[in-house]
Amino acid sequence: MIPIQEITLHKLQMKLKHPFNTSFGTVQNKEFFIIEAKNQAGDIGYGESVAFTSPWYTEETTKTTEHMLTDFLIPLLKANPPKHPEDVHEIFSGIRRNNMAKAGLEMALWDLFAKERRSSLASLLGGKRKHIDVGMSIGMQATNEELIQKIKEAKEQGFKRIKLKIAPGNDLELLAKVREAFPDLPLMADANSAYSLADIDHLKQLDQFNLMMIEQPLQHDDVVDHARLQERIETPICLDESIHSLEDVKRAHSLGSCQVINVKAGRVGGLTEAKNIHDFCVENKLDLWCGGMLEAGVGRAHNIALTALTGFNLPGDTAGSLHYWHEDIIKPNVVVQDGQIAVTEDPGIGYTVDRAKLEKYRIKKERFHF
Ligand code: OSB
Ligand code: MG
Repeated sequence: MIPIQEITLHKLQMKLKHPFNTSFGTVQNKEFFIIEAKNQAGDIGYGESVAFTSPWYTEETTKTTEHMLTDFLIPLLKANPPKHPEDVHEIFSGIRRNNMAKAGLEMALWDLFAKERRSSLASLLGGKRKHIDVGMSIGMQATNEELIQKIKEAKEQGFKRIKLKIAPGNDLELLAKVREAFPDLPLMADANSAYSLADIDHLKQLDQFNLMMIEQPLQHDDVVDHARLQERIETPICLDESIHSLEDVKRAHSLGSCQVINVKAGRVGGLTEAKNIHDFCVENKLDLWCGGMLEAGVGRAHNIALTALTGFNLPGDTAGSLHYWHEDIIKPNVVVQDGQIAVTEDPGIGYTVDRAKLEKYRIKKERFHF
């Protein structure tokens, strides 16, 4: 790897077109970092941090991301220049968790390294797909009618599966209505940890809806109770919040806690660990797909590159740029056509950061010289 010259943190504030509602809260105003890594040859790589401003998805926030990057991760990188982006996971391993902060920086280095080699990030990671299948995640709506309308639109746009958000009191009746309207739709539900093991009999009733899976029904840090639940329900369990590392996947697999893994590079500390999890899932025949964190274009582009790996055998949550944003910070926009996104062969993430847009949404900039 060509030596790094400087790292720049661009703190951005962007407002989603519509609030996104889940069992744990609502996201509309996003504050996050675009992390820029420049080498001595002048190539630039970009990463995006995915923590929200409040810690209800995981413990990380935009502020903890900044603290970790400036006080620990950037100094560690300065002291330990990586030869390959795969080294970064190890360089950061002395710092507990804070995976989203680690991932934002690690992903900038993957993009940079791919650009140094004039290779697309997708092919550098070992991705072979030219197109990826995508589904849509629809947040909770005020009424069932609005939800059904949203599903109809997503279906018409060709999305390959629909994910709904559920919570106690907003689940069985809603799913019955949706199934009635769309009997054959590839459908799944995400609870974002809204239930407990005491709800087993209630959750058992999900089996009647022929769901592809139920995502993270129980505690955010649990793999034991999910195994108990999986013994009792037919619907495959998918783990999201519980998975922070390959070790977590191994434990979940050995306990029988799930049949499907949702990988988010941010949640597992970067692309290297995401790839390790991918390889394990292929070897052990676990279904796998790439989740989303309502990313702007840089994060979205990384998700596309990762999903080009063929072990991602189910449609992910990567929608097009303009689904969430009035305008994106990359050129061109991410576009979904017939439920697919084309994997670019251009160097690195294959999308250009629109510097004028970056500045328009930027509320803070910090530069670190190496
Ligand atoms: O649980 O996958 C989740 C959004 C924010 C936080 C957590 C989740 C989600 C989504 C939407 O479901 C994913 C996306 O479309 O980016
Ligand atoms: Mg989820």
